[in-house]
Amino acid sequence: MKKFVLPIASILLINTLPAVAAEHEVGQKNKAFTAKELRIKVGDSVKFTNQDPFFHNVYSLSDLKTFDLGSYPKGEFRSVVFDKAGKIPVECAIHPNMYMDIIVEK
Ligand SMILES: [Cu+2]
Repeated sequence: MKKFVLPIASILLINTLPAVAAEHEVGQKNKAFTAKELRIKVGDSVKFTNQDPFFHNVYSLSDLKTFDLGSYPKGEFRSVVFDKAGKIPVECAIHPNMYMDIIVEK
């Protein structure tokens, strides 16, 4: 019995430490991002999940964070880490009306 005491204490200690980076989730549904604007902190990641029965793409031409996650079908996701503060427009190359802003705060 006694050997269980230490692992439980360790878990409690880890849970009291501040979060280093969070993972946020944005869906792609009905040819739109499920958030028009998302506020995150520097170092956080955003996971883009395709919920439509056709391909979507995710990219940004922002100087702060240029990326292209490619095109992927329903049920798949791609993640990207945002490491600089600022406003980053995110689009889908397949559907020109799909657009959102990621606001990265320090
Ligand atoms: Cu799309």
